[in-house]
Amino acid sequence: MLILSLLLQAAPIEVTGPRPGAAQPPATMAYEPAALLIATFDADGDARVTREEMEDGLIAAFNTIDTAKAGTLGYLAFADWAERFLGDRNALPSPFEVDRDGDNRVSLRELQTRFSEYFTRYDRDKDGLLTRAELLTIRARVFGDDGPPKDGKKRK
Ligand SMILES: [Ca+2]
Ligand SMILES: [Ca+2]
Repeated sequence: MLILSLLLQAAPIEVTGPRPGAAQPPATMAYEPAALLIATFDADGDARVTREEMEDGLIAAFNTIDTAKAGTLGYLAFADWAERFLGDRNALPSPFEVDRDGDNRVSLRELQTRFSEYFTRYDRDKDGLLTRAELLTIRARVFGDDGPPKDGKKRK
């Protein structure tokens, strides 16, 4: 016992951990295009999105591109929709996964069905509301970066 207490005295415990005020690397947090779109469907400004708000938001977004009021979008028009509302023509969901009946057209119902699946996946606590925290994706690394974060010197 005496020896042990002498050893403990000889080796003072050092508290290690994040230094106070040390910034978290912001690149580890991101919103998937679909999650970002869902966040914009928050109609009452409480920063939470209900399924009803999402369905309504999808109707408005769909109608913005379906100017001919055809009720369905061809793949090209769907790419226009994706570019406008997801930020890129190739952003997910792809038209192939949305077009369930395989008629090469995306209906509003098909779009709502796909986003309903996103909703279920994001709603981690299953309370029927999507918070910003639930929509946030936290990644260990920057997209496409195979190594540790660089100090920025190589940026052009
Ligand atoms: Ca279809
Ligand atoms: Ca929730």
